[in-house]
Amino acid sequence: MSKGPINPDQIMVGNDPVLAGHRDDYDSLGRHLSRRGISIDDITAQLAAFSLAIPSWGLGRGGTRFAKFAMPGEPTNIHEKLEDAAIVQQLCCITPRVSPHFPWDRVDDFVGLREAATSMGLEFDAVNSNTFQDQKDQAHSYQYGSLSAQDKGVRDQAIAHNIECIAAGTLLGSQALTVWVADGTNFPGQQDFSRSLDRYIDAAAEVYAALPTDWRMLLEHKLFEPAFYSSVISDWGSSALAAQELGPKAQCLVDLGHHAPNVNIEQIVARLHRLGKLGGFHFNDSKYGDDDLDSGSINPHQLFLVFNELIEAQNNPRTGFNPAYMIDQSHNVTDPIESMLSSAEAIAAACTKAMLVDRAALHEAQACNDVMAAFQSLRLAYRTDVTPILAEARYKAGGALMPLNAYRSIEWRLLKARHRKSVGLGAGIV
Ligand SMILES: [Mn+2]
Repeated sequence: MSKGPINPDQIMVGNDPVLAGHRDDYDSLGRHLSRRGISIDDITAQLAAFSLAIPSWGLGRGGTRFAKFAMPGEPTNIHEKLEDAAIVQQLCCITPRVSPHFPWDRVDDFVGLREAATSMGLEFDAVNSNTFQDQKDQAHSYQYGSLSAQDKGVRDQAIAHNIECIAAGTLLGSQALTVWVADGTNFPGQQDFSRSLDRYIDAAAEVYAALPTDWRMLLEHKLFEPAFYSSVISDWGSSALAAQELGPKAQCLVDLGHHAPNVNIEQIVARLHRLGKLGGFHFNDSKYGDDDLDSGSINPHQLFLVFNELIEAQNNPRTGFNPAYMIDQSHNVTDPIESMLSSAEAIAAACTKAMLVDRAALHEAQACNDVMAAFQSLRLAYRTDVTPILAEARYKAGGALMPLNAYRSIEWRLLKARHRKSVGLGAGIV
């Protein structure tokens, strides 16, 4: 039975009125899939093995850059964030891990924090360092970069911060450090492209050397922002090159929103897998140049195509296919718990649809250049409504058949607004 703030009986009581309808839908889809040679129960079981991490920063309303519009009952510290993450996990049963962000999630007692998470059915995923903005009492400024900065003092400070994140993560039970640097330029001529990459790789190598044996270092690329002329780790190519130079424990992390519009991200997935460098994902969506919209809200087909490549990769593992999946979004117009529930469902749907692709038919069509048959093998899977499979997987795990309705029925924010202090009007955290 699921642990967490909600009484599990309450979830079951909420499921009762819609259970008969769900059974009918699941059985109907089961008959349909059976005619396609697919066992619905096998797919449901496969989905049960899939899980995602939630970023601690995505539990607050800090997103979309320009302003923060706080809501009553919003979490104000990592303990309250864990409580909200536990709600998400209890209802959707697919997000059992939280990814902390330092320095914001720093506490005096990391062992106690881990115990608190465990008591709510949660674990910690990759730890995230932050060298994109200055903190109070910091000796050196990151204004002109961090791991790639010209000034050795700045680089050493960034290295030390990353190593401190590893130490915290070790106490939390994490096994990965995600490194995204805001380093880059706003003017042509501001920095030497090659030398700044050299400095980044040299500094990252010092962080790499501090990784425990069973850890990975996930390098996250981003095309632009906050640097608008060039970024040091701007794309998958730069990221793969850096990961190759650093060593086997360094892999690349693909954030869906960190590419130019219309870039073929599914091909990038296949390329990184080919290189043995596919380390993980940050799921979100993007319309123009943003990276914070809810997963699947703009381009669910792209999400499906990404998962199609991931299933191919899983079926043809080269070296250590073990991508870390995480939601990375942050909004300021929705309740973050509702956005997490909605995104978890969208990601699970894309994953499930990719499981439905008739791989034998696809490969056969590819082999004989039957382009339309190849395309249709993807199309057939994509247009299947997998909602009953997602609901069944949740139900079997003790979750809610209709997570959003269940969440609204407990009036969580109203309850929490009585105890949690109100959030200030700080700038949003990207
Ligand atoms: Mn990201």
